[in-house]
Amino acid sequence: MSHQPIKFYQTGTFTVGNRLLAPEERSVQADMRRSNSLNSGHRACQGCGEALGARYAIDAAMDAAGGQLIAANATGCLEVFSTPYPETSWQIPWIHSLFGNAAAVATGIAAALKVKGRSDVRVVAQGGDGGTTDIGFGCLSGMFERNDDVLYLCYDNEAYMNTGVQRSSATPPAARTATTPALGNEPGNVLGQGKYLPAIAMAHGIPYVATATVAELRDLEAKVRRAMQMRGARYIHIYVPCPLGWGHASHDTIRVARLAKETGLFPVFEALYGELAGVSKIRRKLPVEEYLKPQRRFAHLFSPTPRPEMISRIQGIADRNIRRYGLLDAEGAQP
Ligand SMILES: Cc1ncc(C[n+]2csc(CCOP(=O)(O)OP(=O)(O)O)c2C)c(N)n1
Ligand code: SF4
Repeated sequence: MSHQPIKFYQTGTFTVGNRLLAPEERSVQADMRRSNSLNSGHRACQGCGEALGARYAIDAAMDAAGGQLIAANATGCLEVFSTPYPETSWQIPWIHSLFGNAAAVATGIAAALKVKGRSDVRVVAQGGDGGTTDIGFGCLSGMFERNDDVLYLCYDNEAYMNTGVQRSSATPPAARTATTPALGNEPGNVLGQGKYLPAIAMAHGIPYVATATVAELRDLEAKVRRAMQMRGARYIHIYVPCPLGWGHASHDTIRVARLAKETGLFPVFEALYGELAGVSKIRRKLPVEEYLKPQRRFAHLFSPTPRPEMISRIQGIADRNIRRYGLLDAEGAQP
């Protein structure tokens, strides 16, 4: 496939304001020389947060690597919508791994490059939350503890979307999925702790761990850039709403992502060698209902029987995140 350079209309709305910024602050997306790693023509749903997050993350990584980047990609929506063989929207060296071994494949690529003395070529691995927190967790933990020179990008849409919206260990409490129906006294996903991979990654003491969201795309680019300046195992957990699986309007992807952050349900931070190093503060704290209401996966919390007790337990999770990560300023922006 021949490489298609970026077209002006693909630089998006950042382009104009971008010119007013210092060169080092400009968005990679608004640059006519960006690599256009995930080109148009793929089959993601309208408003897909994963497609958006991946385009920003991989273009930023490509930019930071001077165009010398190889990606290993787990099975999942990102692979299926981008690469219906024999076609592909990727314009980078891109390897489809199995569902559960993207981290191991990336480790192998990094090892081979080391043997060949090619320190100029960088490696990323990427996958959905199912491929990362569930089936690929063992490979990923191994990659962390060996401190392999790979940046792992997890696109968290909080379920197995590619195969029809089944629960993963990143699915939030009370969410309805194909395997957690809205039935019984506590409808939807079990109200437990779930598996919060950013904290588990931090516990490995690796050089860099960050969370990011498509609601703050400049922050996502900056974090990818920072991660690419480092060597060893690095992990970025990116929050990517899925209109199909979450049941929100496709034009609400960014709004839902912003509400996740502003309620405290998705803390945005970075950590160096296992220590918290920076937090993106909540600008105006909002109650969790504001986040839950636009999504049909939580509709059973409001009707036909309102479930205030379940909502207040979800509020408790948000409040714990706010305390744990210091998401409010001392003056505490109030709801
Ligand atoms: C060993 C194995 N089990 C199951 C599957 C089927 N499968 C492919 S993708 C997928 C779910 C992917 O979910 P996730 O990683 O969260 O990515 P998303 O599609 O949500 O982006 C499943 C179950 C598979 N390919 N291999
Ligand atoms: S199902 Fe969700 S993650 Fe998959 S392409 Fe559609 S919006 Fe994106």
